[in-house]
Amino acid sequence: MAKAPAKPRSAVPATPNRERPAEPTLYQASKAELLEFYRQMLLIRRFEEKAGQLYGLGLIGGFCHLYIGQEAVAVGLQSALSEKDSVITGYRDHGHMLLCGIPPKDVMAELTGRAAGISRGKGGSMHMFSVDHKFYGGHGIVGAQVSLGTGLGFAHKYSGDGGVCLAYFGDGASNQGQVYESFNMAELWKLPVVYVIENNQYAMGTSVNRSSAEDQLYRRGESFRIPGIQIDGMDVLAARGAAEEALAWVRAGKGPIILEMKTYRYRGHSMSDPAKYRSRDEVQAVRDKSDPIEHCKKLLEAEGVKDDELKTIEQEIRKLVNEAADFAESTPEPEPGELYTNVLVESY
Ligand SMILES: Cc1ncc(C[n+]2csc(CCOP(=O)(O)OP(=O)(O)O)c2C)c(N)n1
Ligand SMILES: [Mg+2]
Repeated sequence: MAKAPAKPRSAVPATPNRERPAEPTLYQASKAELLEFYRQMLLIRRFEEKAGQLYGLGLIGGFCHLYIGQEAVAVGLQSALSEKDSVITGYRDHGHMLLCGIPPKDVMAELTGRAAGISRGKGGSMHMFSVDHKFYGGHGIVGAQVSLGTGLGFAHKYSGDGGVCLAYFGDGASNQGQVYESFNMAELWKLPVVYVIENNQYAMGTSVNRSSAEDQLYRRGESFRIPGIQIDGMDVLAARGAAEEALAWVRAGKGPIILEMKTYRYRGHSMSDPAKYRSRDEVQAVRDKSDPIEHCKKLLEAEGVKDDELKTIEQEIRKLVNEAADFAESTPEPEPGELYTNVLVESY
């Protein structure tokens, strides 16, 4: 007798009755908090513009990837972190470092390869690091930071320090194999990791739609039972609201979570980018309609903050960034003997 066909899988919801994180809401920021978000986003933007100039002058060598356009993501998310938490990201890392409390002059001096740089001038733009600030790089291998961040999550859990790892990666990195090995372990062991996909629409010159079979990247954890949420990454309050829910989920011991932050980079992938894969109009349209700093400025104006106050913040930031650049140009390069230090750790 012929058996009745099994119920097709596709008719069954992939994850029936599974607990989900609450839908994030816009963060209700006080006026002081909003001003601080504005200040931090502006600091990143002016810092990056200055880094671009120093690169043009030949003062920064090697690779350099600017974060301009994406500021609301890191500011919104990292404003919710506590001192116990750790941060790891790829090579587009200057903004994340500033938000970890690393002084702008130490980051800028690292870019110019000086001994006073946060990694003694040996890391440069892509490989900065500061354990003291719980910033674990700065990684040039696309996707590698996801596995390392999962390891940081394991360390938080193993040591019971109550910390969470914020592991950032790009839309391009989300197609790397090691990301999925990491997802599996992280959910299996309920590791405290917030995976942040900074979907800026492009991986070098390839758009996400041309390279990703599933372009709704927040779904990428489904088969590992990792919940995902898609967020407007151009709105600092949406980013902070998402951080609140994600951290509550992870801190409650429910395992990892994915935040897909929809964002956009205004500048080229790195300092050499032929820019043939998108039109100027496309970039301009995002700047005009969705700039995260302009959006925050409008919110502040609605709160009654006067233009003078915003101009004062702008002046303070320009001064800070100029001082960082002057320091980065004038402080000495490492001694030649430094070539032989920090290259090998002997432990047995
Ligand atoms: C394993 C590996 N493959 C390829 C590269 C070359 N590469 C450098 S950046 C990049 C694009 C990554 O794009 P995405 O993850 O979207 O990050 P974004 O640059 O947009 O921040 C590629 C392919 C690399 N560095 N490492
Ligand atoms: Mg990208």
